[in-house]
This record gives sequence, structure tokens and C-alpha cells, in this order.
Amino acid sequence: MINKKVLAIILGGGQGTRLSPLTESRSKPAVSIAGKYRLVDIPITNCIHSDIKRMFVLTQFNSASLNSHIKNTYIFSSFSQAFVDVLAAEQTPDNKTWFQGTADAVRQSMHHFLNHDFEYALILSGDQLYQMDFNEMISAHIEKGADISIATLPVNAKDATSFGILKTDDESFISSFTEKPSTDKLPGWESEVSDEMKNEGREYLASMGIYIFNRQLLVELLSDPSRIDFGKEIIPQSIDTHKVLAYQYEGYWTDIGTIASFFEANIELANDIPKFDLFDNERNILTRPRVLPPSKISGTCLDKSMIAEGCLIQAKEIEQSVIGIRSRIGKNTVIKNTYMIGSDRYQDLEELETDSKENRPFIGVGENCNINNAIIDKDCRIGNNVIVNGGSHLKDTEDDRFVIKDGIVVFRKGTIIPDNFKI
Ligand code: ADQ
Ligand code: ADP
Repeated sequence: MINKKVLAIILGGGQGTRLSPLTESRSKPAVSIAGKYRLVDIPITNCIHSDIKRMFVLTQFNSASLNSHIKNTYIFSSFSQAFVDVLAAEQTPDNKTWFQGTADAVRQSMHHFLNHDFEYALILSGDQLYQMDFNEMISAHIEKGADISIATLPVNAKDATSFGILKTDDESFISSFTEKPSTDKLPGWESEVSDEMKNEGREYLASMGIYIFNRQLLVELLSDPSRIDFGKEIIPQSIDTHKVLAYQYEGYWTDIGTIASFFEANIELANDIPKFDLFDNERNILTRPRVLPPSKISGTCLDKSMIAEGCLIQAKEIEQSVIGIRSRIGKNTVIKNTYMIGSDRYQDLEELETDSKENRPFIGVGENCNINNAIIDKDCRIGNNVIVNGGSHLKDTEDDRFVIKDGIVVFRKGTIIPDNFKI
């Protein structure tokens, strides 16, 4: 019954610049992961498996793909109170600007939330990969009589600088909090952690950006418009005045807000035993069911790779890669360490003929290509004999066809790469 008192608010993304160019034509929650899902499916799935079925997704701009994905996927019975609603930043007479930060996004949308009956607001990030049962956290929040709860995870010193770091008292209430401390400020912020975490050097308790707020308190805290961010203002300013509980989590969790972390998380999924389990019977990730044919693969040596439905593959070799829906890959091509997002549709014979006549590569990857360390966004047309060798030897750069970030070559959606192109 507890979950009936919870309203989930999913922070779908700020400007999305860190995930650019994948966020150029769609909002961050609509970015594709693992070849067939979208980022927003992760927090929504976690809520549904926790029996929390009233969700708002806050996003900076409304993209057609996010709306159509949500509308076509999360369809509940008309007799249930369940819903997933997208709220894009909107201009009203009182608010003339876009969301200024996470707390501001919640503030600007508060009038929508308050129309609903709830006691606890569960605030989630939209760019994290994890499988978590929120019920345990909610139970701890209620049992301990907390005003606010924050899910926490032990991290090492290198990662600690990217997170809110906190310390707790004997009863797990947060006694101090610092948002993204620099390395020189870290000494003294270590916490008691399990032996396993200690052995991995994970001695700092990080905020996972997953919060529970009691309804009235959230309204009060957000009544001050100078509080723009949860991590920078709301949390640090609340620990002395309110009971802020740390809920310790030790399962797999990773932030996927940058190209490098997004790439790594996707490629890692192709490992024999990935840390994130897509093959879990009970906690399967939900997404839009598509009626696609099985993938057809011919003459390809496949190793540590995931191939989504509806692909047409004749490549020579695919290794440590994730190949998304409807991908087409030509003969003799070798693809390694690559996330190919896939296509929205198949080209018919007539279109293929026109492309050939006009010397335009088909949608997909052509023949005799060699692609390593890349992300190929949807509907790209990569010609024949193309060589892409991403890696740390490449400097960050961009042009109208691709962006190189942290050695990863990201082809923009729908890009055309001619035959014999080389990076
Ligand atoms: P960050 O992840 O750096 O730190 P932030 O960039 O504010 O925090 O993003 C949190 C979530 O909100 C992300 O999913 C982001 O996409 C979304 N978001 C950001 N701005 C938004 C906006 N204007 N509108 C809608 N959504 C928006 C936070 C905490 C840290 C904590 C880490 C854990 O501040 O204390 O350690 O999360 O990842
Ligand atoms: P993205 O998935 O890159 O975020 P969208 O979801 O907006 O982008 O685009 C995908 C949607 O548009 C799908 O529903 C797909 O069927 C449709 N679509 C895209 N291009 C075409 C096209 N040329 N012909 C028919 N449908 C298309």
C-alpha cells in the first residue's frame, strides 16, 4: 500500500550538452540504449517493478520521439490510476525561462504534481543504469521518520569528485554533505563501508541523486526560487534543519550522462556476465514492443555482442559491440567496440536503386569497412571501405557529420559518410 502514496518525478535532462550529438534532435530520455530501449525506460521500469505507477518525466524540450515512445509503451488500464506523463519546460506568465536546474524543474512543474494525491515524492535521475526496488528505501524513510531520504553508494576517490559526497551519524542520518568536492578537499570525507567496498577502495558515500521528500516539505523547500539545484542548494541547506536519511545501496549503478560513460555502459552490456542484467526474469527492462522479424546473419563471426531484432548482417566480424534494431551491415566489414543504434525503417528496392544511381550509401554500414570505438546514431549511411579507428590518440573535435569525444567517434543521426572515408 505504501507505493500508492508515492508520486515519481523523473528528471529527464537539462540541456543535454554532455550527451550531444545524441541529444541534438531528441530529448535526453529518448536516447537509445542497448540497441532497443530508451534511457527513460530504466527509471520507469524501476518504478513499475516497485509498484509505483504514477510518474512524471520532466524534460527540457519536448521531442516527438519521447512522446511517441511513452504514449505507445506505457499503456495502463483505463480503470487504474497509473500514468506516465511528460512535462516539458513551458513558459507561463510566472515562469518565462527554461528549467534552471533540477530543483527549479520540480518547482516549475509543482502545480501539476499537486493535483495528485501523494505523501512522498520520489525524485529520480533520467540518466542512470541500475535495477533497484524503491520499496525498501521508502520503508526505511517511513520507519526512521525521515523528512528526506537520499540513496547512497560507496565510490572511490576518483569518482567522488563527480558526486555529492556525504557523511552520516550512527543512525544513518546525514551529518554533512558536499557537492562534487575537488580532490584536495576529499580527505576526511571517508565513511565506514563494508569490507568488500573497502577492498575496492570505495570509501566515500556518494549521493545517487535519488531522493524521497515528504510532500509538504518539498513544497516549502521549493518556495524559495533561489534554490535551483537539489545537489547544490536543497540538500546541503536541509541537513542541519531536517532529518535527512542516507539509504545505503550496494548493487550495480552507473551514471550514463556523458558520451564516455554512455558508451562504456552500452559496450559493457555485451560482456559474458555484464554488471547490469538485461536477462533478469523478474526485473526485465520494459520498452515499446515492436513487431520486427528475427535478425538475419550470414557469414559473420560474432563475439561478445548483442544484436537487436530486425537486423540484416553480412559482416565478417562483430566484437564487443551492441547492434541496434533494423541495422544493416555489409559484407567483409569488421565492427569492434561500437554501439550502432540502428534504423527507423528499411529501405525498399526502389529506394535502394535510386540511392545507387545517385551514388548515395544505403542506410547502415557498407562493405569492407573497419569500425572501432564508435557510436553510430540512427539512420546513418556509412559507405564502403570506410575506416574509423577511434581511441585516445584522437583529439576532441567535431564537424557536421561526427563528433569525437574522449576518443569515441560519434556519427550524428542520419549522417552520410562517403566510400573510402578514413578517421
Ligand atoms: P548531477 O548528475 O551532476 O548530480 P544534474 O546535472 O543536476 O546533477 O542532473 C541530475 C538529473 O537531473 C539528471 O538526470 C539530469 O539529466 C536531470 N536534469 C538536470 N537539469 C535538469 C533540468 N533543468 N530539467 C530536467 N532535468 C534535469 C546529481 C546530484 C549529485 C549526485 C549525482 C548522482 O547533484 O549530488 O551525486 O546527481 O548522479
Ligand atoms: P529517434 O528515434 O532518433 O529519437 P524519432 O523517434 O523521432 O527519432 O523517429 C523515429 C520515428 O519516426 C519512428 O516512429 C519511425 O517509424 C518514424 N520514421 C522516421 N523516419 C521515417 C521515414 N523516413 N519514413 C517513415 N517513418 C519514419
